Amino acid sequence: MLDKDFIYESPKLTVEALKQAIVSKLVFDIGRSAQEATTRDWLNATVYAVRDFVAEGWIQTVNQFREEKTRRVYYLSMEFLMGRVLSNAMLSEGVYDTAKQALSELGLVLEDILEKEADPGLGNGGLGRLAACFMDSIATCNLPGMGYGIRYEYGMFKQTIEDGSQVEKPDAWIAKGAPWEFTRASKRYRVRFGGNLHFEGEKCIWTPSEEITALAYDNIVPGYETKSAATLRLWTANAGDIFNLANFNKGDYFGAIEERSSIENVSRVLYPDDSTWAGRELRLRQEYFLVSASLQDIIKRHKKFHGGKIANLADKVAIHLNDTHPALAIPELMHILVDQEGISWKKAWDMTRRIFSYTCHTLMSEALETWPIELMAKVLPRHLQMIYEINAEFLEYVRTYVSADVDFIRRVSLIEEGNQRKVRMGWLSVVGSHKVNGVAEIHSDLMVSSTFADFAKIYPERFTNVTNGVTPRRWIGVANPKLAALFDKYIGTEWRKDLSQLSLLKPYIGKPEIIGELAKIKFANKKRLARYVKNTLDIEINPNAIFDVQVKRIHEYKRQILNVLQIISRYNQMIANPEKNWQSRVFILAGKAASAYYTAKQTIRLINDIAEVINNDERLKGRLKVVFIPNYSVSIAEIIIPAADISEQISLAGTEASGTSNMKFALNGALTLGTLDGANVEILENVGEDNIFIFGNTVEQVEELRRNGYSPVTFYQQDEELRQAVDQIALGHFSPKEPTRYQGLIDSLRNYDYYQSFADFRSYADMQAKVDEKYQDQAAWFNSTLENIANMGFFSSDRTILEYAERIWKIKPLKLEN
Ligand code: AZC
Repeated sequence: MLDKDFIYESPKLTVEALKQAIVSKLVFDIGRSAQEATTRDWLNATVYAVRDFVAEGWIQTVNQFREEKTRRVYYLSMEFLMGRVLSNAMLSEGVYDTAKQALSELGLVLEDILEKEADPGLGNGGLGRLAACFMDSIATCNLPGMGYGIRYEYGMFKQTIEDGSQVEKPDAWIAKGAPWEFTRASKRYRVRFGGNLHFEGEKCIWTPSEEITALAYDNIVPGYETKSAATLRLWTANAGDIFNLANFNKGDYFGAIEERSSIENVSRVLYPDDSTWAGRELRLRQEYFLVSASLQDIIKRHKKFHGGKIANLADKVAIHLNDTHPALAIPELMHILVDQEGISWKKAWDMTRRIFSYTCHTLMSEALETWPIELMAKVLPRHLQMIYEINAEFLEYVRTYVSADVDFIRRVSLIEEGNQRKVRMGWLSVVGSHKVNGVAEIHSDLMVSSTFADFAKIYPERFTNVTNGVTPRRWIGVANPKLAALFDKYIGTEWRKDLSQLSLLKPYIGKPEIIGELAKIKFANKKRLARYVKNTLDIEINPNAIFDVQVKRIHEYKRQILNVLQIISRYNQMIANPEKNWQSRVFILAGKAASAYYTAKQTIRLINDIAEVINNDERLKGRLKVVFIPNYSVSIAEIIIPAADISEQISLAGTEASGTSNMKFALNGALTLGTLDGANVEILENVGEDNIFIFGNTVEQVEELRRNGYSPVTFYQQDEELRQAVDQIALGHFSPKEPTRYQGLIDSLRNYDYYQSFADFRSYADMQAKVDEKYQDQAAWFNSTLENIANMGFFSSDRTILEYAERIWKIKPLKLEN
């Protein structure tokens, strides 16, 4: 793990000095006196004071990278879900307690100030949050790396629940000020679109018809207990026009933006969809905007450090594609090298392939981007031209060395033929990269045997796996300070930088003292969540109940509906046998549905409808509650995850690439209730079957059912409890004012049930009964949670990022100068 030389001496900052710094920032940078300052002013003053510390090490790191001319990685991602910065930065700099004291002496409460910080939602879900964990690990591991993304003016929409249904509201996070960022007025690049091509001899000349300016904003990502800090550079489109918010608010959240898909909207709003794919022009422009500005910046920097030389670019630069979204970087680099730098096609292609690597984050075919040829021809004619050339050469190679089978060639072609011809961005990413990885073992295996099976024949050495991880700084340090303190007490503080040290907890398994402390911490975190639920939803939940949590994007493959069916069936049994000694449960769900995804939105409504009936049924005596927490985000996750007893990871086997909340929950002492899908499989291998509840069909069984003509109605007829729950929904038991509300949803389940919820229902419900049983013995339960935690050390994003660094990017941690 990390070299001991890097250990950072936290600055000898006194409370008095920090107090002065904060007040001075307040007066001179914000222009307010202490008397008139609002909480936001104090927040900004504190941010500026803390930022000064971080900036020092940051500037030093940047200088050192420059002087040493090290090979670097650039992580290109359309999404970065960074979360709030201040508490993480204070912990990284070792000034959290000092700041708390300083603020308290100024008559302020640190927690109130932290609450005011915006939580920029510049991402949808897993992929965006992973990118944020990676930035944290790049900084902490002193790796020479930098992130590039888009500074969306409107991030992920704010979700409110009105009458049980999701309503989307724009989230104007920048409007409140973004005190962490540094505007880089000198970093501006022209990004061009459209126009036409002509040839002068062999040379292709592109004359674009539109131009937009990209401006850079830098965000510092502090490393933990190291001077090193990483840079996340976000681009904004510089156009004068003012966005019509009234239009935006009128209803059709997305349509309103789409109408104005003119170039100045390019950094206006994040596409709020995580898994389906719609070929919209604005999105194509956004992707190119990111790629073009970032590559110009990368190349300018490279030339500056290397005496104007470009020939050694592939020795010094690695560029990573976070899914296919930035895949246009491949033809863009070719365009720069061939058209602008005058390098031969062959040499340029060789460099390109040495530079790029690509992570695939999903197996959902609907998430694989394809762009209609006409659209690409209109927006990026030169790039389309280059893709044709890349394809011609690639197919020639395939024909010569792999297979001349027409069907095979048609399948692997970068161009999908058919009524509408399209460019396949996934295929382009594979062809243009030297490494392609999946995000958990099972996913990487399935990728090779299904989505990319043909390509695995062509380039077998190209495919690999790097299992995801999460940063322990945020997901334990920030989110669960009590648990972090417990670890510090028993095993020292090194686990924050070397999570494998959690295994040092193993000798304490079975020791009542630590088990008791663990139970107390969980209870305190459950009370914290109960207060949050009471304050936001006015629902009382009992912290002595099992907190059973499923929080993630709402999607059919993640099967929130399976959870709902089980909750209803539990409810029915409790009503039928009121005298039984029922284990109290609180089912907590949260997550956003893509704004145009009808079934997902119906699912949210159904959850709220059943919550309404169940929470108000007095016969249950409060022993069963259902809560849907609105506006799931990084900061809300930080409250929910530490409070969970059960982590629901119940996607259909073979559908969830990895999952990362499964790791966060397990690290925070929840036991996983899950299928053999994504990283659950590796969690099982690490924690052992006594500390996890695994149920449901395996990938092979799922496929067999599908092959043999899966019939959900058979399962429905055979299982009385399932049938009763399904019928109740269908007959409007939970929507008495509109009994047919869920008719469509249920018809589709009874007839198709594509994600096989009915097939897994019985084993899921039975496993839930085992959960109740195990929870009866509190000592055994918390012993299991301890054993579970002690075996989770593998799932740190530091381990993940060091694997990328070594096996894919070929970059090394920097030895920092003092
Ligand atoms: C997600 C996967 O759904 C999730 O399983 C994985 O843990 C995460 O990426 C990080 O690798 N994918 C996305 O968020 N989005 C897309 C387009 O795949």
